[in-house]
Amino acid sequence: MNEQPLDNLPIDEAPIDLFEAAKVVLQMNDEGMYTIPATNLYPHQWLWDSCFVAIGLRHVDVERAQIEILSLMRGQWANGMMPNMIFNPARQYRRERDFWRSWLSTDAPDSVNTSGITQPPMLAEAIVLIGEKLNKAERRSWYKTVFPALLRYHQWLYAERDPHGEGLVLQIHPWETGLDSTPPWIHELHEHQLPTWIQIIKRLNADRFINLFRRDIKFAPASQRLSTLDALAFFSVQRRLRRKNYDIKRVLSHSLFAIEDINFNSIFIRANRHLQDIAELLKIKLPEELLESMQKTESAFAALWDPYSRQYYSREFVTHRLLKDSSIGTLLPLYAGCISKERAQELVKMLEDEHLFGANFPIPSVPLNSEWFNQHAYWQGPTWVNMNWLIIDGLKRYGFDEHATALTESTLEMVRSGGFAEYFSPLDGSPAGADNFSWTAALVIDLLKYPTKK
Ligand code: 2M8
Repeated sequence: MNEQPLDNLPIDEAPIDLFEAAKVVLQMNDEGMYTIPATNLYPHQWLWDSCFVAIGLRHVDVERAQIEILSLMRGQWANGMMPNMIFNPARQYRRERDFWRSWLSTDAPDSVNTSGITQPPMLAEAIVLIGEKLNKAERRSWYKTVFPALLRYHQWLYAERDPHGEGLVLQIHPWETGLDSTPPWIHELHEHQLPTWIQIIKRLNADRFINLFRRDIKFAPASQRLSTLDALAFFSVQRRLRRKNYDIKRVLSHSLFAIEDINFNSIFIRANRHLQDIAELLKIKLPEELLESMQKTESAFAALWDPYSRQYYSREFVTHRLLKDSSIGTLLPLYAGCISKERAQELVKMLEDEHLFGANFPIPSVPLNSEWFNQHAYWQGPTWVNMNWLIIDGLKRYGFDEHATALTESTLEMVRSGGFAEYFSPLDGSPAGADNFSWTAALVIDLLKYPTKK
């Protein structure tokens, strides 16, 4: 990978300012050992946020980037699970810690309180990209430090989330996908998972009388976030997991809400490949069983393709029914890297299509012609910089350099005019959600540093 000097960038004038401004955002959100996603709205440490942050931070301060990853490992459970949240210990956040009660599981760490679910496994990518900023000896020692935790995490994903040994891993809460309100999950929740008490509230239109003490709608317009009914449904799924002390066997034997998410599995495939590279560099032989599972994941992935609509979808775990609400997930196999060049070309066509993902400020999180599309509604329309980063990375590896460059430039342009927002309207680029959002800043740094990566 060639590091390009900043003054060689195709985008002139402003990049250095953008770079410096992004650094300031990361400093603002720096809690010392980890970075919060944004003040007020997100006061804890999140799993994939910290991975994205580390990917940007490595260009500024590689040691601090390493600390960001190591601090995530404080949260790892004894069974290998990496939680999506490690809670801020301040008194004012007691209610959130109590809500999850991670201490109910004997696997949870004693030193920190965490959630009981995970998030897309971006860890291996962050570890490898940090490694690229180190010399050979440092890289070896970095990999050696983090390898055991990374290996345990991937083994946990297979042991607990692929109970039938079929290859794809399942998720049990929409938060595990990272794309909270993404249409296929919300559709599934409403169709099959609303407990009677929520159905009654829905029928009576009584949701407007319910105050959930939500932080998100205190700091962002309610119209952009989950509806009260969706929030109740999320709460009810979470409560079911808590009642089973986050024991996956008990969870799966009592609830059929389990989805093999396309975003999660795409990231997992890339992460498995990184894990293999790390092991190779360390001259460690990965367990045969794990290697077989990894193989199986790549072959099983083909079943997420729907030949009728020519798209990739998430799949319901038990019945293998494809969840055909189109979302940005359909493009994520570009990042996974396990599909043929021809199939990748088909996805690129969707990316170009002005009725689908070819917006003025791409990439919308659902296609523009979807009945779900709403330009400012969280994961149901807006453009997110982390999704763009993942797809840019995939486009480069498939050799779609012009598309990657165009998407890099439109992403930087959007941030340059709208600021480091959490998400943006794909129609006019207007910023929405939290201001000064960490992964937007960190990934802008990375895009500025590696405009022609790979
Ligand atoms: C959002 O998710 C959290 C729960 O994990 C939330 O809604 O409070 C998502 O955008 C997720 O992808 C992200 O990691 C998190 C923090 O930025 O916020």
